[in-house]
Amino acid sequence: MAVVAAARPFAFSFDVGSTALIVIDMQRDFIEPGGFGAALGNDVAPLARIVPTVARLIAAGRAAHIPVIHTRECHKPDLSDCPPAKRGRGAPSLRIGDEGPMGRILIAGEPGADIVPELSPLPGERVIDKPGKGAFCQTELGAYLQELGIRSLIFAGVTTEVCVQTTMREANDRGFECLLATDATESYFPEFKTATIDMIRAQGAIVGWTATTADIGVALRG
Ligand code: C5J
Repeated sequence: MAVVAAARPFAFSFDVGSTALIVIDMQRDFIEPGGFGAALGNDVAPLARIVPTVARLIAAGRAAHIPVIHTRECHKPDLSDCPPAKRGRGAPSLRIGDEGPMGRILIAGEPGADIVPELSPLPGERVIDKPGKGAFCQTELGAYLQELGIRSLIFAGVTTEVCVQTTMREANDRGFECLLATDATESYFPEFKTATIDMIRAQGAIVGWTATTADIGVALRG
């Protein structure tokens, strides 16, 4: 068993052979100016700053030969998988499906829905397109993890309190042991990131564990 001794609230033990890394929504639409995140009025710079750290975690995962799975929040061009309750919410300058500087906002196949080039999936790495916040909702993720015999999941990506937390909660409810890389996730709201990390590991890891990318890398190297 590998161990992240410095994980919180206590050491995280995992079998490398049944562990996968899930990188949530590191897409241009959330991370670059002109995308969905910016259209909602957010400063995207904090999200862009974690890209090198996420790249280090992905490199550690690849070196340990664990599956690296990427997700993208995006919708079909005809928006048939985007409920009006999602598209109509709030007052963004551009709504899902509108034409923006990186193509149609959050639409599969458009440049904005792509993963940032620094974190491009390698051939053979699974990319899960998801219409919701949680990566298990209306996707093949659960079946794929079952097929691989995965029991533990390491999480990175954006945003901490929305798609990362939702997916960790879905995974926790499905029986996976979940570890969040605290410096490889980010929010547009620093206080939401802090609160999410606190609530994930509260009450004896009620949703999961947290640790730094460096500490996870050490454990993955064995
Ligand atoms: C949001 C996400 N924040 N990937 N999506 O709408 O967290």
